[in-house]
Amino acid sequence: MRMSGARIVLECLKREGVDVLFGLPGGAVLPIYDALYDFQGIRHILVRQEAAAGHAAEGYARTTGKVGACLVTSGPAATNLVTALQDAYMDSIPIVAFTGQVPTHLIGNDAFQEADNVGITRSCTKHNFLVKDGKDLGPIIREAFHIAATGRPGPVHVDLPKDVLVKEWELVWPEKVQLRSYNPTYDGHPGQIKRAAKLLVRARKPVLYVGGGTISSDASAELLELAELTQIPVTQTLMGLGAFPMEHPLSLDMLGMHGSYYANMAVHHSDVLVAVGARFDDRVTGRVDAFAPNAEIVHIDIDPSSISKNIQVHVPIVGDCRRVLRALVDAVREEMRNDTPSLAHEARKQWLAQIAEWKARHPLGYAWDDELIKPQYVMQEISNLTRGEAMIITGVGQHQMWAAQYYRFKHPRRWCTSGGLGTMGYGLPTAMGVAAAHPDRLVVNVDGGHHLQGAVLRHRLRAEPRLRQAGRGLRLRRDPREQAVRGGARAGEGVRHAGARRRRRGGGQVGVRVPDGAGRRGQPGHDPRKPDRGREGQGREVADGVLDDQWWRAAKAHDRGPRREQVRRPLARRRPLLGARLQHREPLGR
Ligand SMILES: Cc1cc2nc3c(=O)[nH]c(=O)nc-3n(C[C@H](O)[C@H](O)[C@H](O)COP(=O)(O)OP(=O)(O)OC[C@H]3O[C@@H](n4cnc5c(N)ncnc54)[C@H](O)[C@@H]3O)c2cc1C
Ligand SMILES: Cc1ncc(C[n+]2csc(CCOP(=O)(O)OP(=O)(O)O)c2C)c(N)n1
Repeated sequence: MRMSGARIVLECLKREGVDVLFGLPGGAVLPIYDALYDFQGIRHILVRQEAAAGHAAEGYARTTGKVGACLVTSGPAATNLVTALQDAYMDSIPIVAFTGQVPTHLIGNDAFQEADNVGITRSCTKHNFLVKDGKDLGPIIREAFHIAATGRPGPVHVDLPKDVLVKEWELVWPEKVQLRSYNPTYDGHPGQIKRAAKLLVRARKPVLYVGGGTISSDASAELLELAELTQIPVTQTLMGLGAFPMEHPLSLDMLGMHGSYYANMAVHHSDVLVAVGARFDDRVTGRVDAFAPNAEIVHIDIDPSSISKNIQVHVPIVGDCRRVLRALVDAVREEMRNDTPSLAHEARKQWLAQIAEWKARHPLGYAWDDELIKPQYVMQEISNLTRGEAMIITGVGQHQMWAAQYYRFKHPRRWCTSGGLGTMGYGLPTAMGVAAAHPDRLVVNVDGGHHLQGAVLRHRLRAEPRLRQAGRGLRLRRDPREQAVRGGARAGEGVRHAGARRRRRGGGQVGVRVPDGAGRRGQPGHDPRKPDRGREGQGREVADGVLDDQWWRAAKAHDRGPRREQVRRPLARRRPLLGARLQHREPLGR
């Protein structure tokens, strides 16, 4: 069937299951916007800066498990998008980003709004393509979605010259994608899984350290089964929050620089550490030569280049977390049937008792203030009022850490934060993407202020979380808005904002109102079962300062065992970008 390249793009997106496209129009991609005007089945959401399109696609992808899609024009739009691509790359989020490009005959001529898009995005995408021939549109888009979603997920970029979009072509749609140079491993090596099972059963002080890969692979059920079967405590990275319910007695909450005292102590003193879809980031390890100095380390990761990149591991298992955990549970059961060393059993009881003591002596806490409403308290209240069920999105900064520490996460895929790149301005557009994917869910964007102000102005979006008196709960208010699509000679629909009058009155600020005194210690409404809100000196927040002097010194004092050698990362250990990184021109299957 012949149709314009622009229409082929939309047909392919629909076949890939895209129902929402985040974008901002411009000359080079107007043919797609024109085709979108009467195209059924894809909803377009207009953003006000291109990075926001990428972040919105990230939010959509992280919370649905599907690939997010965004579309921006050439030159400055593509360069604006780069921050979001790098953000998705660092956090392993699957998105496909389309950019416009000048017509093929002008490429390399310094044409108006030309940029070397594939050159620029080479280092911040898992793969990228320049489509020079319309018959390649279908195969390339198919490959782009396949690469983004499989193996270690990540962003893929497709550059679309305007003439390719305007001309008519035959739609080519390969039923299967087969890439010779790209075959991720999903099943772990049985021998290594057996070794890991033996270690787990005999360990005296084991800890499970779980990260974002557990979320990407939807492995929470398998993780819970393994933890309960073996009674091994679980700590989560910033990117792994939600993989394991925080209210579970085996939960150690978050670890690392801003993590809990008990998680960091448990990891430091562990004798077997099992990393599940986590990448030993420096916010977690601190000084690598003093990280978990006495532990034998098992590392489950789908990306072989992640293994022994920062920390030398003893039992590497390359594979998908979910499949490997499933196999590990079976192997542990088998091992337990054969032999449960009673010494390890006794030691394990003491280990859990030691952790309980650390938890009791050093819970997360903050100094209570009768005058000021502390942000930590606000997060606790949001957590209580939403019962850990809301979708929580953050900006970057101190509020991000408070959200991570004080929200009691129960479920996977309900938390979006910029972990690896730490991109301020991520919160609001990502929350938009999440809201577009889950219109019936409560979406809360917790933000600091810096970039939020700009984003609120740009998006003219009004987000007003309010804490209300008992019974009313927390509400996120958002103006319903319609998206403008301006295509070719067609007049745009314009963007309408209900509530504009209220916005003029209120200025659109974000505010949290806490009923006077409600829930405070000694006041009506105070619930003594809630976590202690920290009398002065009681509890401690394990933040940079504390880690640097007290916790860190204690950890070092303990560290009498052999030092872990810092792994110097040779270039070859860096994430392989699809082998030879066939950037563009030809779809990979050829
Ligand atoms: C201000 C600030 C402070 C921070 N402080 C902390 C802190 O105190 N503690 C903390 O933990 N983080 C902190 N971070 C976040 C930190 O920078 C890292 O982003 C985070 O620690 C990485 O999490 P992760 O190890 O789970 O890896 P991710 O980045 O989530 O990577 C996932 C890993 O899993 C693998 N993987 C992906 N899919 C699969 C699959 N299907 N099967 C198997 N493996 C898979 C990937 O190859 C990768 O190795 C902070 C960030 C900011 C901005
Ligand atoms: C795009 C970008 N610019 C700068 C920074 C460095 N940075 C990290 S946190 C921060 C301050 C954040 O302030 P705010 O948004 O008010 O949040 P708070 O820390 O006060 O909660 C800055 C400037 C960043 N992470 N991202």
